[in-house]
Amino acid sequence: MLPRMERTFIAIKPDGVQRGLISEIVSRFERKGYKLVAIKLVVPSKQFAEKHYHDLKERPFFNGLCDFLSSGPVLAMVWEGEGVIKYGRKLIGATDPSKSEPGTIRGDLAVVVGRNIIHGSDGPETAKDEIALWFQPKELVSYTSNEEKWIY
Ligand code: FUP
Repeated sequence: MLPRMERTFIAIKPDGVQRGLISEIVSRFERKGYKLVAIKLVVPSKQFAEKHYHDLKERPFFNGLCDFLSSGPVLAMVWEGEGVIKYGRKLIGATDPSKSEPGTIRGDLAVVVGRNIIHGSDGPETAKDEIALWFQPKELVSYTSNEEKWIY
């Protein structure tokens, strides 16, 4: 991994998986030029969902949010690239899809905040913690893609 590269945790939530949006969402990250370094489909337990969203445990929607995340398959991924944490959030759009810009994933593909189809780490510390929560180190694949020399 080049020194300037960073990694972020991205998850397609149960609504995005059920709606058949996996390829649409993966292709947006892929076409941008980011590199997929880990991917798996999992049904998280409620307890696991509570760990993932621990920062939000005082919020009124916490319980419903954790029920929802653990209600079905989630596509967990790690994406790598220069600036991927911040720009990944830009690709995703604002938390509430009714306020996300058109052209963003939530802006184009979702309607309400409780079903906003995708999660992305909000900073370097969170990215590190979330990658460690969802993946074992051996599940992260380091490789050189042939396209890289045309992107950087
Ligand atoms: P984001 O980082 O954009 O996913 O936003 P937050 O971490 O603030 O919120 C995490 C999830 O909580 C959102 F994806 C959806 C849910 N949420 C609600 O259901 N209601 C709210 O008012 C805010 C967030």
